[in-house]
Amino acid sequence: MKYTKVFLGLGSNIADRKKNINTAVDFINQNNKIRIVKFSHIYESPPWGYKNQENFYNQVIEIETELEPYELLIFIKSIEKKMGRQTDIKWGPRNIDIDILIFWDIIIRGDFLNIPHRYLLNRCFWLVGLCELNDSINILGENVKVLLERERDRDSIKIVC
Ligand code: PH2
Ligand code: MG
Ligand code: MG
Repeated sequence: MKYTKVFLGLGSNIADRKKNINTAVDFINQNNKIRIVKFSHIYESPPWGYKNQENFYNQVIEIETELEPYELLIFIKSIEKKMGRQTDIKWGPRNIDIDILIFWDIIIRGDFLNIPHRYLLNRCFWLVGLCELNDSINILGENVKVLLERERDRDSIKIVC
């Protein structure tokens, strides 16, 4: 079976942010159609979008998977549900968020799934983690390192662990 390289973004800004991210990674690891290849550091950053909320912890992981994009989406949504994820406010607080950032060279623009992630180019907290894992990644033809160097708010992102 063919394995595809995928980058996932994990985020949390409610309760024990580090523990929430680690729990999600444990759930991902339990799927025998997914191999986790690499982890970025966990980074802390100010909230993007809706400002009146706690800082986020974010981590990017590189995986290889036999799952198709929509199968992977269903799987990560099931983890968010198991972890009691509530979504009230758009871009608002969440105990766990698992996003598909990049799925090899696939581009999907759909109602339920957008790959590369719709806001990836504007979200420095993902670019930092991606660049740490592989600074030659191209996102829609643009190099991740070049994109990151362009971002003014990259200095507000700190390594937690
Ligand atoms: N996720 C959001 C909204 N804003 N800000 C940061 N720093 N990190 C996130 O993961 C994040 C956010 C909604 O998905
Ligand atoms: Mg998100
Ligand atoms: Mg999400």
